[in-house]
Amino acid sequence: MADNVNQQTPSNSVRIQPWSHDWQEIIARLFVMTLLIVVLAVPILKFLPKESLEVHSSQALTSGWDPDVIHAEVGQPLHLRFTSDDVVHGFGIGQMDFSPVEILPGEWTETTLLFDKPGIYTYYCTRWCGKDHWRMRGTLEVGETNPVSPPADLPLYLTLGLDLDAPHPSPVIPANKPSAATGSELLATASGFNEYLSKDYYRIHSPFEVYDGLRDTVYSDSERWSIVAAIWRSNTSSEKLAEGKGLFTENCAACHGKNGAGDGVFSDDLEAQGSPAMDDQHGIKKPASLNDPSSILGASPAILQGKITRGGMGTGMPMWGVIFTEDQIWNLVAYIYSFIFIY
Ligand code: HEC
Ligand SMILES: [Cu+2]
Repeated sequence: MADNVNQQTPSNSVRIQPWSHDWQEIIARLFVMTLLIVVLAVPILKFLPKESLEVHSSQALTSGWDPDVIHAEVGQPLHLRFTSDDVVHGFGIGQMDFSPVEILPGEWTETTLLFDKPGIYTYYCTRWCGKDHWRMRGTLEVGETNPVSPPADLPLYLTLGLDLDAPHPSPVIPANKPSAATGSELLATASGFNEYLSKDYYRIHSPFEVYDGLRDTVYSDSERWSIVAAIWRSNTSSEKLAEGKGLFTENCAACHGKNGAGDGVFSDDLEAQGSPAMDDQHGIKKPASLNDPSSILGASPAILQGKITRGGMGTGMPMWGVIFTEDQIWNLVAYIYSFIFIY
């Protein structure tokens, strides 16, 4: 076997030699040409506009988003390249069906956006990067000149003339956490509750007001509270509550605590930033307890929705109206009541 191979090799190489000579020369020429192209092209390319817009992220106490205003045109792809100059951040766009982009320190991540209508969007950080995380917001302007936002309905709290910053204590609180299941059993055998079950009624009344309205009925105190819990539960669904919970865990729990007790990881930082002299009306406050029945039973969904939409205007409670859709905010509101009712 070995002999056969040895014999064949010389005759093969004799035939191939002239060819391989040509190839060597062609390859050498190609190499020189490629080298020339590269040497000439690099300086030229430097003067061509970059295709992707580079976006740097860093914690808001240093600089946040850079740039923090981005322009785009309808129907023209917007290429973005992200990097982080410190910790992990996320790039999310409010009120848009867009899954957030993870941004890692020292690495580049690219994404392409395409807008089908003009408007102003807010981009924000989706990872808890530090206590000023929620300040990481930027504006995305889509449109040629004078971008127009879609006309928004007047928020309910403005229509109703509610003071979002006034305390809303409930004069009475139940002895035990009211159960929606118990309440719906009572409702199933009762009549005359249709008005109470409508969405419009629910949104503008506090649980206490509904409880109070039931005082001339045959029901005991705890039964009245259960009926209130059932009315509140009937205005949401398991899916909506699950969405509310997801949004709350990602966006609110760091301040309000995952059970709404106001004890999130950033609550102490937030309190430390506030000045005691300004604490009663303005200035940074401790995150509100959302699981305190003496306060939440006195708040209508319209009040909570208004506060979440508008924010605290300097209290440390961010403004979420630009980030979430109206449905998402109602689902957050419905979820907040699950801290005080058994659903
Ligand atoms: C950076 C900290 C912070 C984050 C994040 C935050 N909040 Fe708040 N929130 C506060 C503070 C502080 C207050 C109390 C001051 C005020 O009412 O303006 C408050 C108040 C509220 C209130 C008013 C409660 C009442 O009794 O009137 C609601 C409702 C609320 N937050 C919901 C939310 C929801 C929902 C989210 C997430 C989408 C959220 N908050 C995220 C700090 C925060
Ligand atoms: Cu962040």
